[in-house]
Amino acid sequence: MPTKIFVAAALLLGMIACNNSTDSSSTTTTDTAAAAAKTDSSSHEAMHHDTAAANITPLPAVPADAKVFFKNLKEGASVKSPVKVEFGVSGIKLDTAGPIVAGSGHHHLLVDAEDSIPAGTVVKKDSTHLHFGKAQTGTEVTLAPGKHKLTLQYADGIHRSYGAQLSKTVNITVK
Ligand SMILES: [Cu+2]
Repeated sequence: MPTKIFVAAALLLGMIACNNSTDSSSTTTTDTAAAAAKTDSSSHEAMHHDTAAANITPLPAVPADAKVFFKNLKEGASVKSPVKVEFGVSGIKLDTAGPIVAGSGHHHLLVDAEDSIPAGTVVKKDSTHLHFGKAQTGTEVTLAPGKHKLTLQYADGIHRSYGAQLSKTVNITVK
């Protein structure tokens, strides 16, 4: 049965290709290898290498000492609206959105939203998820009187969150 031999060979080639890969984030299950083998081994290889390159560039690593912080707002602060918010960052560069540059990113301000966005997840863009892709270092937000939660979230050039390490939340009260 030539077909069976071909499938077995394709599977084996696929496994070798995956084992040689340095992309630790991709795991090949028997299912995907088998699915690829149904077509042919070259398409499996192409698929595998596309994953590691092109449009799914891995999220750049977060420098160990990098952090973000509110320069002018302390936890529990009582403030007036509009609320001035100054963004602080250290240990990682501030850059405009666009290219994915390792060791850099831009700020996002989440208003009464998440405490942080999981690493690798694109920060959505709406009235409570504000992007500062021009490398801005602050803003003013208009908030109703009462308690509010503000979160800074740093993300890479294509707005993928750097996760909890590069986030900071403060709870404030607007008078
Ligand atoms: Cu962004």
